[in-house]
Amino acid sequence: MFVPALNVDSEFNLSADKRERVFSVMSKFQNTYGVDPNFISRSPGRVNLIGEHIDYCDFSVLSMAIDVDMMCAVKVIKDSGTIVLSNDDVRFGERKFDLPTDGSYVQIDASISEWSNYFKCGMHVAHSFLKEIAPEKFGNAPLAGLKVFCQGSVPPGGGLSSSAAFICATALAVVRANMGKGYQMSQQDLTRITIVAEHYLGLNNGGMDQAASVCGKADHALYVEFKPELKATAFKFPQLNNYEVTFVIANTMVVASKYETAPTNYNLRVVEVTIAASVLAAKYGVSLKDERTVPEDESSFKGNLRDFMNAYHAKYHNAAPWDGSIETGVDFLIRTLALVEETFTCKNKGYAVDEAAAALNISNEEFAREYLSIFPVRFETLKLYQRAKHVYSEALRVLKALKLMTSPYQFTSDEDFFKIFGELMNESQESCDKLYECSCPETDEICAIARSNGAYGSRLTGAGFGGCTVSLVPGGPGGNVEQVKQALTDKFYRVRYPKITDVEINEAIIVSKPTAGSF
Ligand code: NG1
Ligand code: MG
Repeated sequence: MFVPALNVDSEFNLSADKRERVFSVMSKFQNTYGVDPNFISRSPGRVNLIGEHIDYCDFSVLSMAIDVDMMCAVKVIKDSGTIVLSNDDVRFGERKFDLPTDGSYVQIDASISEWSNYFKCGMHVAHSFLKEIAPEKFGNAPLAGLKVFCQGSVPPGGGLSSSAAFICATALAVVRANMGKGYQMSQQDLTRITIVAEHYLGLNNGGMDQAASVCGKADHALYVEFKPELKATAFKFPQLNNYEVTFVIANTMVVASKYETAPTNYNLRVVEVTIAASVLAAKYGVSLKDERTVPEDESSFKGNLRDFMNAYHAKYHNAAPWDGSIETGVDFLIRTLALVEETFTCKNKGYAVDEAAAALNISNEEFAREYLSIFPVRFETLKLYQRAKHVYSEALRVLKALKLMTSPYQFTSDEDFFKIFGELMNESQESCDKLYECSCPETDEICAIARSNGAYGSRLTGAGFGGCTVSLVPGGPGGNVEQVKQALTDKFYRVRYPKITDVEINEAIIVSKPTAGSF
């Protein structure tokens, strides 16, 4: 009998193909290990509709969980002290490792690219959660041994968060295996613990992927907020007169190797926006530390662009921190964007280390120690103006999109809706490309083809530098979905990758409805 690992609410329903997949994973487990699994945990991939590279600045995003996922079938072998992992994908061979007998955390070697590392990350955060909720039991006793069979349908490195899907499924499985089925883990806890999991692999990511994967809801998009507290609000797309709101996801097939490129790409962007926040704070004489309760041991606390926005408004407008409302957010963001224009005088050429240090009134050595040493980064100049402008303008676009999605009186016809939302997505792509420099030629090409063949908006989704694109397309009878797919097939896939098969094209273009999150 199939038993889900997370408390499943009444709205949850296994579709026929999901049920089939669950049974196929269970029987593959049996073939591999010769026994039945105790349970299955699962977590989906996600597509981010708008709000790119702003989650780590604590700005909200519009995302949805999609119908590709990672499933783990699990058998608990209580006192074995060993974890055995198998994967349905032959590229990921069997792995076996022993658990520390004294209850300490599993070792993770982040210097190698290794699929079991994701399992270990999920296991690490689950372990620390277990120590938190049941210290007497997990203080210095080892975790239960496990046999695990994994099967994923999220393309790896494709910007649909295969890593978050795997880590969330793993963390859930480890908690369930050690607490027993009577224990129901909350979505809030699962999101909170998994957000920091990839930090063990050297990636300084935000929390959007995990929130979307854990909290997904069938037929709903998610508005994910990170402050004042982590919250995912599900809402339905507006009911249009003639069309359905449909998102077509197309993979560039350029695999973004996030870890290898982190020092020049992902982590560097995180560092640049952190420095930008400090430069703004120095210029306007505000302290970012006042913006939140900083844990005493966090000497490295820096504050981010949202903290600056609040600190500035507190000092100059006597305003309370942004409460999350659309009106206040729009107001604050427009005002802060003007400050970005005033502050970053080395606009286009970027900041060399000494220029950035001077803007902060600190020495080059202090600057390097404070900003460049936590995660290693490599750069010629720091593009502080461009990155800050992207973040604030993207946060503003998210609010405009949310308003459109949730207040039907914002548009007068189907066409009007598609145009306004599509334009926001196109502006987001332009900003990701020109200001954040995280697009790539293949992404630009897919966006152009989609837009000239029936999509109203098209942009990269996820970290970028390759990976997937998402396009807004009128769906349903008489809609443009088939036309967009055909154009991408003929003008992108067959031209760029002449050897590509029909099956591969079919897998590269995903039209997915929003689905339920982890269970
Ligand atoms: P992807 O592309 O799914 O790995 C990454 C980050 C997100 C977010 C986006 C950009 C991880 C695990 N996730 O997503 O937190 O910052 O990039 O919006 O690195
Ligand atoms: Mg990822």
